[in-house]
Amino acid sequence: MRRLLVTGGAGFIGSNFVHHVISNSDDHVTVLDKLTYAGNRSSLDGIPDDRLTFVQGDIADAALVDELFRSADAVVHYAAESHNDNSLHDPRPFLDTNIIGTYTLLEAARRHGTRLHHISTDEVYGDLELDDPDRFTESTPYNPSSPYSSTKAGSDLLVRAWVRSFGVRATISNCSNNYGPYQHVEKFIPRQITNVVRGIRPKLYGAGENVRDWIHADDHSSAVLRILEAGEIGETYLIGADGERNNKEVVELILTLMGQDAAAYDHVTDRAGHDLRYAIDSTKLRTELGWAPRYSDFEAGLAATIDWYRTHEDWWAPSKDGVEAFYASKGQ
Ligand code: NAD
Ligand code: TDX
Repeated sequence: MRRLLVTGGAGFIGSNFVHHVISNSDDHVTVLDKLTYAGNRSSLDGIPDDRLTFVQGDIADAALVDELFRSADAVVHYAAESHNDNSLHDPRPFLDTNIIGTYTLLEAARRHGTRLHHISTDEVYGDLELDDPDRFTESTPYNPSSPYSSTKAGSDLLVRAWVRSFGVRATISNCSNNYGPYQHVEKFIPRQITNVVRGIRPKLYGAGENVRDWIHADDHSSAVLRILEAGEIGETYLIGADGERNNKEVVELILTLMGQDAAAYDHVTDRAGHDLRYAIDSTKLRTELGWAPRYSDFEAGLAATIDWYRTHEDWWAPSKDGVEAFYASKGQ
């Protein structure tokens, strides 16, 4: 039995990973999560007490982090401020958590010699033209656009420096856009699904031609577990499932799957600095570590996600009105 420490384990992707580990290993998991507006303890419901310890706290709290590293065999670091639109409104928490928080974990990993896997995003690479035949690879230069993505890029660079200068045993993964259950309603897909449930028209930024490379959160989790088990220290792995779609197509598909007119959405104010296209080439992960995604059918995965939001209104309803009020104040 391994003792895993998972930061941000009450968030969308972190909680998915915790459930994945509990189902696919006999590891014990300790979650360290601050329970910001984005964290939800109930996303971990159903896990037996003898498999999970939940600690509410901040990854930038050096004393707490040091104590938790003492009894961890490996750490998987998901905790972050994760929403681009929030970072345009108030960047400070992004610096505190994504930069100082990651630094705090790296210093503990250095002191204790702990294996660390750092979760990052494809947004560190900036964006691609719609007709660019190339996709992001592990050697694409960093070129982040937003306060969010620049703090994620900064955290990746800290990890690389701590590997090289201090011998910290770390790996990094950069994944494309995730979808699935338990995603906060501020994000694109859950926002539109819950809008339709509430009788509000979906909101598309600008013309809606921006492309995202969608992957189911379960596939992200299986990739991270594979990297934790077989990844080479110091290496970066891109995670993606060949799921490119533009935002207009996704909104129209949500409306159709929910029995509405596919044109029943509004165009709203575009996001400042809005990245045009992300696309991941995950050849390295697939060939070197033998990983493959399970969800090849985006429409089926989206339909199951819609069902989940329809049947879990108690999970998302407390956040919905506040999120919509925030967007309304921005004309979005
Ligand atoms: P999320 O916003 O749903 O969850 C973040 C979690 O971190 C929350 O539970 C929150 O309470 C916790 N947290 C925030 N600040 C903290 C702090 N200072 N100390 C302890 N806990 C703190 O985010 P998500 O979408 O699940 O993303 C998780 C990770 O995956 C992030 O590092 C993000 O950059 C990365 N990522 C996300 C996507 C995506 O599509 N959502 C894609 C690629 C990478
Ligand atoms: O209401 C909306 N309308 C809209 O058109 C919202 C909320 C978003 N959008 C657009 C903006 C993006 O082009 O949809 C796309 C997806 O938006 P988000 O869900 O905010 O995701 P994105 O900005 O692409 O970032 C996501 O993927 C990479 C995650 O939030 C990040 O944490 C991750 O690093």
